[in-house]
Amino acid sequence: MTLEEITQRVKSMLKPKRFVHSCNVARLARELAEKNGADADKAYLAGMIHDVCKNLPEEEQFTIAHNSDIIWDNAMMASPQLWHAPAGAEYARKELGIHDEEILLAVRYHTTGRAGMGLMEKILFVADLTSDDREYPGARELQELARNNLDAVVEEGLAFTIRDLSQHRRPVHLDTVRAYNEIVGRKLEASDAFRP
Ligand code: DGI
Ligand code: FE
Ligand code: FE
Repeated sequence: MTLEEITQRVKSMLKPKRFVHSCNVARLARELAEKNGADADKAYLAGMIHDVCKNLPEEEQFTIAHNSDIIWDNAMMASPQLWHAPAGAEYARKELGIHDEEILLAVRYHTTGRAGMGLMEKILFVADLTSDDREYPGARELQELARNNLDAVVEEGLAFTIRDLSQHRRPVHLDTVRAYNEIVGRKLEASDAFRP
């Protein structure tokens, strides 16, 4: 499929607002890729498709995700908002003919993050968190920070999500916890306070 065909398919799958979000994420991901020496075209495509399954009925998201490498632990089972990410990667491979592993991994982990995220995964995670349509307080400032320091925004996003989920007594997926621990663990190791 060409980029134009993929874009039309994504548009047909999404509510208008969600399509605008996807276009914003694609554009920002391309800019962040250019700044960080990643493939800008790949980043744009990853942004365009990342939420492609978001507006499907939950049962369909479940079925598509079921065919992926998803592990149905308690947090995954209890959080249907997480299913569109693995479902999206699976859909991209099967229906959009995208086989680039960097793109598929970025889509797969765009919601939870994971320990050992690659550059493309960080770019999509950050572009999704700070796209122009985000309306939480500080969103503009966080987008500005993303232009200078990708890792700082990954860290901020993970900390925010864990705070928000735990405040509402929601389960936190282990991939999110591991991504967070990896980042704070690195900082601890680098500091004098680290005494194993
Ligand atoms: O799809 P978007 O709204 O653009 O952004 P997203 O894919 O990051 O959002 C998915 C939602 O999932 C978000 O509101 C937070 C929620 N969520 C539920 N459980 C978890 C979680 N997010 C993370 N990172 N980890 C969780 O365990
Ligand atoms: Fe999403
Ligand atoms: Fe999104």
